[in-house]
Amino acid sequence: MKLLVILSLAAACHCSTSKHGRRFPDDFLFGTATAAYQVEGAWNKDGKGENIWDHMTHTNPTVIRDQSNGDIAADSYHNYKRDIEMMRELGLDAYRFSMSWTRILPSGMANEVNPAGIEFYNNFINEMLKYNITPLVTLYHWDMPQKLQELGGLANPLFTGWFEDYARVIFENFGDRVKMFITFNEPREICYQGYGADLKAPILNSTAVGTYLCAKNLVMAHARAYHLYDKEFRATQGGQCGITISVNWFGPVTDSAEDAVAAEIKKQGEWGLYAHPIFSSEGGFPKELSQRIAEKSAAQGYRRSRLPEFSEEEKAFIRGASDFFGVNHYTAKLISATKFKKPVPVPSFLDDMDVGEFIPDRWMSAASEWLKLAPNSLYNALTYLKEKYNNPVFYITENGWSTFKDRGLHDYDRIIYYRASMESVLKCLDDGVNLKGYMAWSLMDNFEWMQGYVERFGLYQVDFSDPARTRTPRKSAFVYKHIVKHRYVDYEYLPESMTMTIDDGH
Ligand code: GBH
Repeated sequence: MKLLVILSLAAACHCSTSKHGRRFPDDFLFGTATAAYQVEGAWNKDGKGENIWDHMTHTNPTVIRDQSNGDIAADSYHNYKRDIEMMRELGLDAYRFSMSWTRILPSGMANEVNPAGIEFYNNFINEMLKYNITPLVTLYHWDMPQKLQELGGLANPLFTGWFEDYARVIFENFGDRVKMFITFNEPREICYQGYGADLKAPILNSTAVGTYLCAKNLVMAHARAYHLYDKEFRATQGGQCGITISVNWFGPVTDSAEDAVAAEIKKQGEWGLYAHPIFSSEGGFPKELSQRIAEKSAAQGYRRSRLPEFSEEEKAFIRGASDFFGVNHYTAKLISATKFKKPVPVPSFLDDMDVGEFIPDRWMSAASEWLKLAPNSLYNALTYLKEKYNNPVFYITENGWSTFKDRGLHDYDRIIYYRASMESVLKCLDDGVNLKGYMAWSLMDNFEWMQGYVERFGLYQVDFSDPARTRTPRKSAFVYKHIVKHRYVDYEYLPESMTMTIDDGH
């Protein structure tokens, strides 16, 4: 009887085991990810228009830790063939990158298309396809056209139309070859950090309403692009359109009932605001959070909630409007209802959630102050999402580890982090999470937003003092390559030499 149970469990598990333990399915998509502003450079070449990161770093350079910018970055605009060579060295199935809106539409609006921008991405995509590397294209990874920002950007409800027009240009030009589109990267970072705080461009710091106005318009813009794809492109192009949300894990710090409530509110604020309208069966913003913001708004003398409502029609339009759930996952925090609170502005999104955050000392630290190796965090996040949203198709669209710029090539902590993530991925697959792929952040060192070039996330190091922006593989690159190739995690493996080769089939 016992044996039968074990046998049937083994049959139900869609992973196979070997002497090396569990394996990743052959069709599991392994890749790496980057974003246009962080790697491309060529900020004003060949007709590209200005975006909010060009504008902010040029007019307000001291907001960046080392006062740097993405004017040249890793110069992928000129080095894209080398980037693809690196993908081949790693044996990647896929590569996630973003398109620069103003490289394609210099003023942001679709009346004027820049042919050089279209040509650049055509060359890039075609070169990738030559080597069987599947492109995953992000439409918006934080580089709002400056002209549209001057009209309010994501705070203007008309943004939803501008975004739909931009999406149409992308689908029309690239959808014959690109089958995976991601509308937005990380709504929380766009809306809270950019509009509700001063942590990302456009550093609006509109604490009371910024996050919420942006959230509503962003989710609506996503849904418009999705429906456009669904109605006008899917039949002929046969691809998928989804969104990527940052889902870090927020567990309660104790098992008290109030800490459980606090952790739930934190989840609703950090990712539910964006995921719930799209992936829940009821639609709209998360209930408890909405209620709390409405109550606080009333007590603060507002005539209406600072969180805008969706109409029933809007709710229905947005609900289910995604072919997959892209998850960017990095770390975790433990949440308390009463302890570890820091002073926050009132009124604000942070005050609305009103929770404390705790990070245990024993969690290994990356160079980024917020980034810790939190045990099982990826597993916890994905299994939670699976239950909450009825197990949609998931892709991990980012996951990675930072080291300081002087670290060099021997990044053992990054190797530990990636192996821990791989364990979580395998456990998710065992548990039936509908997870189809994993993109490591990042293929190479790049402009780490407010941290400039101080913090490095690359599997490949980039020499930013060298005009050629030479790329060199780190130890972690060899380890990731080994995982991708063999489809299991070999804890004994380290490269014997640091010479990279391109293996057969790539
Ligand atoms: C991703 O954002 C980005 O998509 C990518 O462009 C970036 O380079 C990469 O990660 C590495 O940072 O909650 O107060 O602790 C990651 C988003 C950034 C979200 C840091 C949480 C911590 C602020 N994360 N942020 S806090």
